[in-house]
Amino acid sequence: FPQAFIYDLDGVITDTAEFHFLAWQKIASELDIPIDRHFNEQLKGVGRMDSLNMILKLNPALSELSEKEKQNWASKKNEHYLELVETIDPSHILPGILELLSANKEKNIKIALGSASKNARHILGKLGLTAYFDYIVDAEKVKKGKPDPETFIVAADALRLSCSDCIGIEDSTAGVEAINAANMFSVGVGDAAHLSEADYLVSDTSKLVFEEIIERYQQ
Ligand code: B16
Ligand code: MG
Repeated sequence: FPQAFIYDLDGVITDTAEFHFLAWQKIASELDIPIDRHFNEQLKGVGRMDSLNMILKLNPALSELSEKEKQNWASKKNEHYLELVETIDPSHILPGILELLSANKEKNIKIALGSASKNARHILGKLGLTAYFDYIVDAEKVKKGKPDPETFIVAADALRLSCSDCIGIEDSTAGVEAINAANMFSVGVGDAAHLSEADYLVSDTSKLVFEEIIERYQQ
């Protein structure tokens, strides 16, 4: 039986993935770089600076931006993101998530967050979910972001569990890669085109059913 569920935040617990996209799209258009949802799949789960660098690569003329200029663009993106998330409240918890968290609690399964976001605690607070979490891994706690496994390994270590006893849930290609590299059972939420490496794939969070996840984990 698994001992812990480790949840990604953006795109799994709440749809902040959309707000990240809108904020990046605004910054990118100011930089004269058009980005679309297809490109955005690569940014999901990837930290703020790494995301900016991936966007800048699309325009070779901008490869010479100084560190300071990059910091400025990254802060601008975050300011816009924070404006967009201002309206978030518990009604923004994605379908099926409260049921899954409750099932974890009922079965005494530990709950952790594995997010690349510096805003993770802020968002969890706005959703009213902080009390569910035994441990929170955010951007401050890791050196190497997803797809490196560090985010998920730090969570398992903090809970004093072996990775094979943990289940990770992710909506991003980089995140599923990170869970797999940590030797955890990976649950992907979304499209098979981006998440074909997941051990178990569901199309959206409403399909995250505790018993079904356990059954697949035990197979
Ligand atoms: P911030 P997750 C990730 O969160 C997002 O998926 C990604 O789009 C974002 O760039 C990253 O957090 C950093 O977020 O700018 O708030 O520090 O999916 O790992 O929960
Ligand atoms: Mg995500």
